[in-house]
Amino acid sequence: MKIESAKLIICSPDRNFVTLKIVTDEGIYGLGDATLNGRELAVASYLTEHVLPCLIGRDPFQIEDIWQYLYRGAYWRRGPVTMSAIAAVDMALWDIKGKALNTPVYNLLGGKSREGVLVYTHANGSDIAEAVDSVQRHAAEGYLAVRAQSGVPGVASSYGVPKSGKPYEPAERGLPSESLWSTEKYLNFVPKLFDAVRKACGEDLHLLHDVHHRLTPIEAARLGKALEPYHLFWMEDPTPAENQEAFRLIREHTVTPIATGEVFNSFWDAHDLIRNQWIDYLRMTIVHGGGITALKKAADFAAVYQVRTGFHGATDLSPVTMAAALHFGLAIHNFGIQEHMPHTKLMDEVFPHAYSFNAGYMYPGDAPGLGVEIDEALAAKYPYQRAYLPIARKLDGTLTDW
Ligand code: KDG
Ligand code: MG
Repeated sequence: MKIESAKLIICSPDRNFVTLKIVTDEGIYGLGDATLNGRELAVASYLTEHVLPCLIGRDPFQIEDIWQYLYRGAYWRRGPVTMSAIAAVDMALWDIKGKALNTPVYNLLGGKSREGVLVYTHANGSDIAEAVDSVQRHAAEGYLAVRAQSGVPGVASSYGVPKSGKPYEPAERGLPSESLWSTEKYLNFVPKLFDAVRKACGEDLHLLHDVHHRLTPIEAARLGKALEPYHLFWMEDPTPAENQEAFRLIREHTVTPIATGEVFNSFWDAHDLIRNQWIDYLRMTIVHGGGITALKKAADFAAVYQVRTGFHGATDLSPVTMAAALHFGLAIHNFGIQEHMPHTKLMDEVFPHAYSFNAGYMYPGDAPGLGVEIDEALAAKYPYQRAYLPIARKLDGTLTDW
């Protein structure tokens, strides 16, 4: 079998997605997600100008060799644009191999290690009462794990809280919006939120919280300690992770489990975090981390240190990445949890898929390959629209981590 052609489908059904379609001379095709929120066209251009011409005529079964060709062969390594482009090719090749062998991708990764993939979803509210209500509603829908975010009194707009009662979706059309942030108000507030959620929801529900890189290590240590009575499943992205050693300080002060890595694009971003056991869950995603091939190596390394996966799964990762993550999560031994922020109805129509949710778990389905299609005619009705993630400033105007 040979790769005959490859093209990109760029569309915006409620939000932007970049999808790679690789077609073989036997008529089998594979899909890969290349979406990098807010920088979509950079990945599209990298693929079109520099990657796709190199794929034509290659054997799509040589997944490892093609991965190395695109990674080592470029000479310039890593970075979210490069690694998202490689990931898109990698996902499409796994999809092709599964279809050619008539088996779901999880079987190519070692087969099922479990029956279903535990997922967590997002709950939020403009204040504690609304957030508690939202957690309870998601628990009633069957979720066994829920991430709780709330508006903070005195802070105009908080991460993870929608403006208008819709599901939270931070990317906005037009230029980046700006929000104001107060660490002091946030730190005093979050323990009250989880006190209320635990009282209302009992001890069994898994609760998670995303700090979204906004604290210094010592502030994160204080938060982790304050949240210990509420035994969170994890505290996510407590501090920016460019300096991996920053997590040592947090770890020394609290037993609240720590998850990080949704913005990582290389195993090397997580290497020290894992080998020093400064984190408990690795949140790298298949789309931004170089694909299934790269993440399998990272997960196997993490397994040695009892670090488990907890992959990013916001709506800016397309249903193709979601499917890839579910096959991956079903197969690997050190799976922890998978984020599930449901896509809109329109997104699901553009990307019909075999995966499903039931009683707290997701299932990739048994379709060959990844089990996701793209309705190209429908996608064409929703052309790309420039959109950005917001930026954040402290109350005095200083630019800070969003
Ligand atoms: O594109 C950025 C979002 O995916 C991110 O803000 C979502 O932090 C996030 C999460 O945990 O889902
Ligand atoms: Mg996050």
